[in-house]
Formats: sequence, C-alpha cells, structure tokens
Amino acid sequence: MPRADFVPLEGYRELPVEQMREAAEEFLSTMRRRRTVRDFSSRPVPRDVIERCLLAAGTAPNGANRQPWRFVVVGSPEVKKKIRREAEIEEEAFYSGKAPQEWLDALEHLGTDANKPFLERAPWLIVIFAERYEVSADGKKLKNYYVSESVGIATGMLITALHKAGLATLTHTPSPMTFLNDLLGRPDNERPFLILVVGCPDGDAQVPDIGKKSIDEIAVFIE
Ligand code: IYR
Repeated sequence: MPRADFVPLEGYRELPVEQMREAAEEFLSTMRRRRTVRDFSSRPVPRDVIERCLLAAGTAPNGANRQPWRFVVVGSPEVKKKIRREAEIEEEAFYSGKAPQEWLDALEHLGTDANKPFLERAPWLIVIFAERYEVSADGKKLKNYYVSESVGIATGMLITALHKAGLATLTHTPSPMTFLNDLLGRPDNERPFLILVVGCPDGDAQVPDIGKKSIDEIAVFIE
C-alpha cells in the first residue's frame, strides 16, 4: 500500500545507455578541472550566486532529514580580517611546533604555511557549522544523526556547485576552530566544520603539480 503521506517520485529521467555514458564522461571532465586554489583574486562575486549554490548544498542527503548544517557567509572585510588574525595564530602554532614532523612532511609538496592572506582577499568565506543537536522552542535538545557525514556530503555538493558556477574554493581547517563560534556569534550546539574560501582565482594563480588516483587504486568491483 502506498503511504498516504508520500508523493510520487519526480525529477528522475532514465537515460539511454549511450547518453548515460556521455553524461558521466562530461561530468568527470568538469570535475577534473576543479583545483583547490590558494591564490585568490579580490574580484567580487554576487551574493545571489552564493545563495543558489548554498541551496544546492542544502539538497544533500542527510540523517533523518534534520539538515544539520548552518552556513555563515562572511563578506565583511572587518570580519574576514578578524578570522584571518585568529586563524593565523592557530596556524603559527601548528607550523612551528604543534604539528608532528610527519604531518609537516606530508604537506611539504603543497607549499602551505601559516600565512593565510586569502582569508582577507577572497570575496566570501563560507564558515560551515555542524549542528550537533537542535534546540526546540521550549529549550529541549533534539538529537541529530550522522552529523559529520551529512555536513561532509553537503560541503562536497557546495564545492561542486561553486565549481560548476566557475568559482574556485579552498577548504581551510585551522585547528582548533572554536574561535569561530565567538567571532560569528554561533551557539554551542553548532560546531565549526570548515571554512570554505570562495572567489575567482588570481590571474597568475599557481597550484601544485599533483594528480588523482586511478580507478584501480580507489575502487574494487565485486561482480
Ligand atoms: N590547516 C593547515 C594545515 C593543512 C593540513 C592539511 I591535512 C592540508 O591538506 C593542508 C593544510 C593549513 O591550512 O595550512
């Protein structure tokens, strides 16, 4: 018996096999053009484009459809400056002592360091928070489920949406990130997940010469 509170599935169109292949191929080549960028231009990006990409991220599958994400979108130069200042304090500690040598060695080929000018230069910082639990109107805690998985999937979809819109991103995770709650006035039930730096790449942006694993390295088929 169909459930009375369900609706018919809409929006799926089955493709003939050849078109399926073409669509998969085309998307793969789009995604292969995505690179994590650290050299951002200060060129503005319209807010409505960011809003549409956030709505796309908000379609992500998630635990019990609680949608346990909150995107704080920072364009204010003053707030970006404060975020940069706090993040660089954490990064300074990371690069000059806190990080084990093994970790620093693993990062060496990416050329990263404690200096994070992109946090001020890029037009938008999307600070992504994971809602550990909801607080109802009468103050009761309502548990959320698979929060990291849900927010991780939504973040991936956001990066993909921004890339499709021709924008570059950088996933930035200063550690610890709790300063973001204070700075952005977010409540205790929200845990900072990552900062997504968004904008256009600088005209002379450079990226490390790295590749991605082959299909045999990332997948096993059992047929
Ligand atoms: N959060 C630091 C360090 C860093 C860590 C990993 I793992 C990276 O892939 C890149 C950087 C930073 O942002 O520099």
